[in-house]
Amino acid sequence: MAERPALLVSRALPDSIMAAARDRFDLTVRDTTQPMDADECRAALAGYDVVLPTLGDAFSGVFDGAIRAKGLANFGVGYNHIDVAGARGAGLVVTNTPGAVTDATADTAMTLILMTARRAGEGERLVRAGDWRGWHPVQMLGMHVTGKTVGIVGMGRIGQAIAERCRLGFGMDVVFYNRSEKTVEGARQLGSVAEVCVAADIVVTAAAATPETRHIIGPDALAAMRPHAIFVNIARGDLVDEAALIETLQAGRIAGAGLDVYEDEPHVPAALRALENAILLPHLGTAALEVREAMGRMALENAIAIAEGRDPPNPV
Ligand code: 8YV
Repeated sequence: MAERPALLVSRALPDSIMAAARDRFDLTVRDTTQPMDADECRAALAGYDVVLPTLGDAFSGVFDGAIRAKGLANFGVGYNHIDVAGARGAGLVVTNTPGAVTDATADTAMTLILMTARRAGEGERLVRAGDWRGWHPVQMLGMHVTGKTVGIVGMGRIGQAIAERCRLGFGMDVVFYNRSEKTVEGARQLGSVAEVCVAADIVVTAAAATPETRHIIGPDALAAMRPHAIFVNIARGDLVDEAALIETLQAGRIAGAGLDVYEDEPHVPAALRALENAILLPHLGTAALEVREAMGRMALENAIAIAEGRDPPNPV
């Protein structure tokens, strides 16, 4: 049998994907759930034909040494942990897994919208602490989301899936900011992030993390939001000036925030953790077995194409 190409999977994926990978590759899986540091990335580029990175693996500033790899088949749609220009410069192809993550990530946005608007974290803590003294008519009143206006920053696949859920499921008006012009059914494009923040009761970030979108939600955008409004981020922590968000929440200048992602994961500032009006999830965006399997299948298809020297289905 011809020698099979060597694949490094940076962190174990669901069993069915590992089995499929073993069928096609000489497979190595790192024995840790921690992301790869720069030295490991360099060694992987020198030692394997294809690398399948996951969130946070430090593929930046590592393309200057010996390189055997033909490509990076990223698991996930977001690839801000990879210096794509550097990889290309070294002759590597980079791919991702769009489509597979869309619905699950939009569902996580809805989870955060509802939990934040209806103060579910606070309520859960109250019950668990044994402090609930019983129902009364004005207890823990939150924001009714039906019929409100959602403002989406970044109207790609995930932004559109959130818009659809908000519009069809909750009768919301949808406004959005997107770098390029876009026509989206039932949604109105506005000229700036600040305009979206002024108009919306619920602001959701769903843009890719790039140098241009870094801190796209900063002091100005937060100041433009109204006091009853809530902010939700399911994209990447880099989009938000976390210190400014904490200050805004502490001062009660917005009603709450629902976050699945953070600037320096897995570090979540103590000041944020102390806030009753923040819902904090551990990057659960796509955390469902069938979704991770779909992402894994897609990443593997890309890896196989890279190994065979074919154009992969999902180049970035
Ligand atoms: C993934 C994500 O779990 O697809 C993405 O960009 O943020 C997550 O849902 C993660 O990236 C896997 O590497």
